[in-house]
Amino acid sequence: MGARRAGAWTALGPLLWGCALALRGGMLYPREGPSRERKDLDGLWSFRADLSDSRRLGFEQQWYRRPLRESGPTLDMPVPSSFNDVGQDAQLRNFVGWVWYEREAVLPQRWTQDLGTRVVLRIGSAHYYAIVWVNGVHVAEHEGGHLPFEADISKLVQSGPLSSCRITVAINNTLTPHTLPPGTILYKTDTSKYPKGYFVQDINFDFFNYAGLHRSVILYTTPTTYIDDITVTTGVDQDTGLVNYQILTQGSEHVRLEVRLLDAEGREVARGTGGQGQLQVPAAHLWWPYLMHEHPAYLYSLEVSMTAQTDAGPVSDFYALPVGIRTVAVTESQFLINGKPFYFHGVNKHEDADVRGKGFDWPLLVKDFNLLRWLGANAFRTSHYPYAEEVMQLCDRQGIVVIDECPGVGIVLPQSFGNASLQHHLRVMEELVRRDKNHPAVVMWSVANEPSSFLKPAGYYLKTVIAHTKALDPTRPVTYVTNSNYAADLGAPYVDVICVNSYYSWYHDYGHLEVVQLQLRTQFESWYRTYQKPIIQSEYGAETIAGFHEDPPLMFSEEYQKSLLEQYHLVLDQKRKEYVVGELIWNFADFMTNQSPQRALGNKKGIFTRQRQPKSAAFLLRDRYWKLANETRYHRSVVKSQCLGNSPFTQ
Ligand code: BDP
Repeated sequence: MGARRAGAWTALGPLLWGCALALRGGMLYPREGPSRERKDLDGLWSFRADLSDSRRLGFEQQWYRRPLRESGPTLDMPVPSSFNDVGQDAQLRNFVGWVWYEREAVLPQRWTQDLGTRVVLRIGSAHYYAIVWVNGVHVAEHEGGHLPFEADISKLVQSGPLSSCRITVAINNTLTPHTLPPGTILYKTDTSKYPKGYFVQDINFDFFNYAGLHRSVILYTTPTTYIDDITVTTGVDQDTGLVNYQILTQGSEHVRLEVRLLDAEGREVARGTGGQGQLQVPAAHLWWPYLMHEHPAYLYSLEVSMTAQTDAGPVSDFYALPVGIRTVAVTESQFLINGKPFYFHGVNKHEDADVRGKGFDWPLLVKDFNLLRWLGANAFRTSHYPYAEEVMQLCDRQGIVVIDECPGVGIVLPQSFGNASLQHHLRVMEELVRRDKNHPAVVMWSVANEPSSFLKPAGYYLKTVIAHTKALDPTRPVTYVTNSNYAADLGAPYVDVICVNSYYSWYHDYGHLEVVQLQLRTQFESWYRTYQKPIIQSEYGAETIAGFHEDPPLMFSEEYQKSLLEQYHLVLDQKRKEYVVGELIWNFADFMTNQSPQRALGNKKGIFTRQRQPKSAAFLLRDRYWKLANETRYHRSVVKSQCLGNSPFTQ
């Protein structure tokens, strides 16, 4: 055990931040405040899939120029939601190509008449490629389905006597070898088997390619001189918390900035001025993960006030950012949060549910978090793409630690390691870091899941993406998740933590639970001997149909899932005393995939069903996670009181 890399991500000053970002502008979450208003456009939108052979009729006929209903028949479509599963139409469920969304938004008078107001349209997620028009005028284009983008539409809505505006969004879900995730369109040209022009979308990842407006569409305002971005990094010196901040403004050179840090009771604990600096918080309350401290997830509020003198007179803006003070570091065998060893006992998730697909849903979010706490899980990985911002906010508030993964999943074809893919991947990492950099819950970036890391071009590709991510954020470790052989993995030298997926006795030696322990032990020992880095078992699991029972255990039964997990746990219990720093079950809940002979209505490796009901393995894992929490606890009394206090059943 050594401390070679200890401290590498702690307390680096704000000067390192942002300098490598090629992106222009910040992506602060829209919050209401004295200088900002917000209008959510959730609800029913008009919708039309372009069913023409070329899929380009909408562009040829310029559907964005007039109300969509004038172009042909439209459907009512809920936002946020995937469009695939809300209808009764197989063609729409499996549709590949352009779909069109449209909604009329009524605007408050001040927004359209006060030229000192900046009106911004923000789309939380449009999967995969989106083009946006307002009143028929092109305002934005964005590639990538899991990160937000914005357009300043002030000029458009302030140019005439308008009281509303028409927002049109065309979305294309086609995946190519250069998208993230990648995919391939296969044209089937044998006319004895397929109709003319027949094609299918092929993908190399194991979840359904749901599409549509998956997260809220929001209109919000700022003054025309405004706080554009805030970057916070934190450190700890003895018991003093250090909060480094960097603030970017737009609209005027002559701004004055004041910052105040308030504690959870609203008392000011530090203040400063200017666009960057360091606040010192004596006797700071640190942000601790759930189950690691009596008072986990402590959040301060960084209140940023801007005043500016402009030609039009004085302007002020205000933004309050939640801040958790904590450090993250990695040694050769440990993952440290606030200098204490942290063991990830958690899950991999998906954004996935009946009917809404990948559409954001508050009840589902709260249910999932209640299940995480019931389980005693302290962490999850955002497999295999960034989740909604509201999810990350809840992690901050509840102390659930996050490995934040980008949509780099299914990168297996040689052509997906070329320069076009690489450039896009770098940009996606910029967008992800820009969005999630201030979340204390995020303790590590994952740049990919199971790329073909043994292929020659993968070495350079992964090295470059990892280096870029570290330059963007020197305060967090970086990894990717591998299923390659340890000796052939070309990216492993560049990661800070080895994340390994394995499916012993499922995809190999199926049915033979007796070989799991030996194979898993060999896996850990080979990786550690080669790289001397901490290891996370980032996936393991078994397909299980809820209600199938077989004893002695047979594959697909609840008993088999339990037994397989138990075999893994025996080895994990040995190796976590050495260098294994986490275990994340595959998967939290059953989820939808493409149809195939290997998948019975989706992937069934959940410990909960898709409807969030427990299989037997959920109880096994619950016992284990609470036992682990008790072993790694800070104070003997902590876990018990948190267990009682936080249990959904006792609140
Ligand atoms: C892993 C993948 C994950 C799959 C899982 C499985 O990372 O996306 O869903 O296999 O096959 O290799 O269940």
